Amino acid sequence: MGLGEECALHNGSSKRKSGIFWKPAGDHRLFTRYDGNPILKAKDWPYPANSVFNPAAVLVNGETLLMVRVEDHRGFSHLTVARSRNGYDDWKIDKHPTFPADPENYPEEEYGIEDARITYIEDEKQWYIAYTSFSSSGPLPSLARTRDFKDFKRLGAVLPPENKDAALFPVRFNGKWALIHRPVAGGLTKANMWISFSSDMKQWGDHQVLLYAREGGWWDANKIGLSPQPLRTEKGWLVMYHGVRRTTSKMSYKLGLALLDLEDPTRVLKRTDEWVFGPRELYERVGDVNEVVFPCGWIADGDEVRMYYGGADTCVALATASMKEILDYMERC
Ligand code: BMA
Repeated sequence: MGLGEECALHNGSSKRKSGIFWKPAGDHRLFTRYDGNPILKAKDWPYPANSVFNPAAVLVNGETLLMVRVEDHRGFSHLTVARSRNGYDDWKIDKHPTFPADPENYPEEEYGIEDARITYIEDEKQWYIAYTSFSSSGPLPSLARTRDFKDFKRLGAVLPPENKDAALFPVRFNGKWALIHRPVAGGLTKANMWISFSSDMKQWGDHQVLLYAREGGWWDANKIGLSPQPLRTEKGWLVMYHGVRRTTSKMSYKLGLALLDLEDPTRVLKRTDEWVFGPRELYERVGDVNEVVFPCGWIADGDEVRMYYGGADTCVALATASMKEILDYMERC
């Protein structure tokens, strides 16, 4: 049986009969967990931390750089950089929080900052970090930029709460920057992924739904959100998103893929019917929040895709895939 023989051809906005043409694709074989998982734990940290998880990931001068969400013993998060030559082991962790919350100057960061996604903007030779500020009115997306992951310049909050899971594309479309994000309308249990545009990265508009959460029994029914930053491939922008499914006993976070048009990222070309990765190992199933795999970064290094994810809101883990296999899989969708 091949991987993913049948996938949805739509963005989930229209009703369809489920199951008619569906053939099982096997047990999420696109991604292979690294034997040395989890790669980072709170006890590895050079200063006291409750948990380390949901890392952003980018290649900086050939070195893998993770911006790890670190939760302190108040329950507030900040971001700290860990670097490795090979992306697998021998991590060098900054001795102090690299990017702490700054609630004095940015009140929206009152309860900390979480879940960074990093995008390199070639035009500016700078890294842009989209992260979640945890304000007293709820979570919202903020942006900051850096050239060296030592000095950071905040752009501040870019969209109002409740909203999270934001990441920038590395290029402009018709002169405008594009941001994926995930607003939640007051009291609703349903949340879709949106895309918005801006000419200065500060004022965002032209808001539209990018991907709808499905309904009913689907693994990605009700609530979805972007996971790592969009990756440019020859077939389109590769997007990985999480779906949250609530059952009687638990909530479960799983991951699926979509492909967006290279010229017009509002056009969804492909979307997987099945999840491609979900909680299976103990470090993904049991932790501060059970049943969670949550990547905020991935790196395409030749054909190898390395996905860095949080396990159960407690540790950092790694899974790898072949880009060719991912794109072949998407092609069959
Ligand atoms: C989501 C995000 C993630 C977290 C996940 C599971 O809403 O806040 O940071 O890993 O919940 O708790």
